[in-house]
Amino acid sequence: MVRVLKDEDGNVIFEGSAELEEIPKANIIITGKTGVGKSTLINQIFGEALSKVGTGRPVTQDVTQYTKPNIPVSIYDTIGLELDKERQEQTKSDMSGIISDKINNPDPVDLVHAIWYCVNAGSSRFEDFEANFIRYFRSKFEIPFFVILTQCTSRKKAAELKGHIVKERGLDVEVILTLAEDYETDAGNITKFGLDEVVDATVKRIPEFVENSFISAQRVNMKLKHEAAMGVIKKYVKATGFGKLVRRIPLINIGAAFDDAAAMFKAIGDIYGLDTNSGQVFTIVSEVFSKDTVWSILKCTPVIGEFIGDEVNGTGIGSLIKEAGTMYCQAVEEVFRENSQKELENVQYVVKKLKEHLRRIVNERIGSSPD
Ligand SMILES: Nc1nc2c(ncn2[C@@H]2O[C@H](COP(=O)(O)OP(=O)(O)O)[C@@H](O)[C@H]2O)c(=O)[nH]1
Ligand SMILES: [Mg+2]
Repeated sequence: MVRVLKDEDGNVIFEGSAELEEIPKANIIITGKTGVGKSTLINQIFGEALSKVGTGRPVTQDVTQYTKPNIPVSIYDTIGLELDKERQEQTKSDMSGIISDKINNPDPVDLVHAIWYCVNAGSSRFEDFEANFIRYFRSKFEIPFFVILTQCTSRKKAAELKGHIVKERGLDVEVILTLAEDYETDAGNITKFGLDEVVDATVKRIPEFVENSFISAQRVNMKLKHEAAMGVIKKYVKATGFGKLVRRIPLINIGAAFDDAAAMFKAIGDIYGLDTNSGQVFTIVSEVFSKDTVWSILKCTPVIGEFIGDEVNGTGIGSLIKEAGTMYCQAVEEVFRENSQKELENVQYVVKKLKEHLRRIVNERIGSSPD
């Protein structure tokens, strides 16, 4: 659902979020030698649903594309980079082909947005052909390029390899240290790290129009998801505050405010990759935020704006939308954190959980005991 609000003259004053399927996908190429940990990295960052449940479609002999409806990312995974020279050249030309095709297609958003080149830090071997491969893509295309050191079981060794790549090889690339999965040694367990940094670094450099797509698709950086959700709420509050979203709303009819903000609640769920559709979100919100509940929230909200008789002005509605959005966001975060990816794929279950959590959060907010 795209929600577009127009003023009296027909100018668009507000545009809500689209359904997740309509959100552009962030396109990432992941490459590097076999066994370095590309699949492990992808599974950890985007969840196994993308590569195992989602379809791996061979784009060329050496490149497989992983996509899944409702996950706004598309991963191009290469094979065979460690093989002979012929194979390396083939992968290089396949990758160039994918990049160029996207540059030349009519869709201005459908581009390759980042390249992740993976090097196993454990093996400490960084070969000439790898340096040449990176140089080639760095000079030919202006695409954010990252060298991701995988399986960094020793930070010292990984830091040395990073120094080698940047200084001795003189490659102008951002290098990020990672361990995608915990690593067991005789001396104990090494805890995974660095995936949130891969996400952070990528978000900083991809085009703005796919930022939220990428933030939604990834599952490791909660801070970015939270910031994106707060951004969505802010956008709606702003529209409300200027009297654009809803003008004067009689308290009696306050449900209209939530109707207008339905796309906001939906967009918050989308950021956490929940498959709830607009109708389900609206059901949750309208059931939990009953008229009495809304009235109670307004009474304990610091800035409630002016009440005129039984009407509340735009500022009051803005505060209400902000409160409700923040509470909904908290519910979404709890549901996302407390359930497995498999559970989160069951939409009916998610709807039930969201309702429970939201009800509890709202009751805590207005100081009554849960019913
Ligand atoms: N413990 C641990 N094992 C890893 C990690 N990354 C890769 N591996 C292991 O290395 C092997 C190859 O990884 P894979 O992701 O299939 O590499 P790919 O060929 O580049 O896709 C697998 O057995 C993984 O379990 C990691 O971060 N931690
Ligand atoms: Mg693989």
